[in-house]
Amino acid sequence: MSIRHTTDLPSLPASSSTDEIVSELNRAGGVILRNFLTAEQVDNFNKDIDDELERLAPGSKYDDEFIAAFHGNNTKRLTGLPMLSATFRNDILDHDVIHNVSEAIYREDAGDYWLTTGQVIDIGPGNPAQLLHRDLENGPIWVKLGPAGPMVMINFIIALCDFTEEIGATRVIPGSQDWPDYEDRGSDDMTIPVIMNAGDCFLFSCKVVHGGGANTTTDKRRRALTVPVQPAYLLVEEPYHLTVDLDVVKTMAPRAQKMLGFRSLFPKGSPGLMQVNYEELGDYLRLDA
Ligand SMILES: O=C(O)CCC(=O)C(=O)O
Ligand SMILES: [Fe+2]
Repeated sequence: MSIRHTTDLPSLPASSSTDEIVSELNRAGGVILRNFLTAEQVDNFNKDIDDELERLAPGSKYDDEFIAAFHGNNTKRLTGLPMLSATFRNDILDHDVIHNVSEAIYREDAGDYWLTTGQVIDIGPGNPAQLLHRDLENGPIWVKLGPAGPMVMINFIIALCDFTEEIGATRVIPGSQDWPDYEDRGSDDMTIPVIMNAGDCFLFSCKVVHGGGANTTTDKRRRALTVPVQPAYLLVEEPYHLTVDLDVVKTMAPRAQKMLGFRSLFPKGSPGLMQVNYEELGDYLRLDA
């Protein structure tokens, strides 16, 4: 029998110190960061992706029942964002809070980190709540290890519209990162909605139970941008090397280039990944030329 969530969801200004943010993340499993993006950044990003999102059909491209339900029958998931959005490339992939928190979480245990995927999740009217899960379920071993396992992902879900319960705000069970058995995913009645204004961000651990909420409106879509970050020693979801043009990469900040795997990565204890003839990938690619 699961315990109910033991804490409310903390909320801090995004300008809070990294220590404060990480301490709330660890305590509750997730924390709202208010004013993570400015209204102008939200507006710019939305404009960057509006047309492509409009063209994208809702629903999963897979027949597998579990995968299709996870993706959502009236949900659009737009990726390939580095080629679509200068706001994503420059403002989000080089965001100080994303890097400061990732450094604090990963530097000591994992060394480097990179981007899992950058994904717009646009939940349409009538879409039911997503299956409750922990993001570490990308790897079955992490479920077995439970709370003692390493942090293998942190996720920044940025609200691109106001998040209300009705529109399908993300749902979470604060405290579930500490449950002893990760086969226990709780139940919908244990969750609370992550209510946010556009531009706020929900930062949460791969160990906390959560899922997209049901959109019970008849005419509104819930638009979010998810920016999960993971240790550099683990395979990512999106193959950016195949989809992002080098000319575009060259215009980006070094931290943003590394997020996409265009600079060498140095997991703790490793002499390096993503190299050519043991040359730093950024040098090989002449990113600074
Ligand atoms: O859309 C959301 O609010 C959450 C999505 C999510 O948890 C996921 O796709 O892993
Ligand atoms: Fe998730």
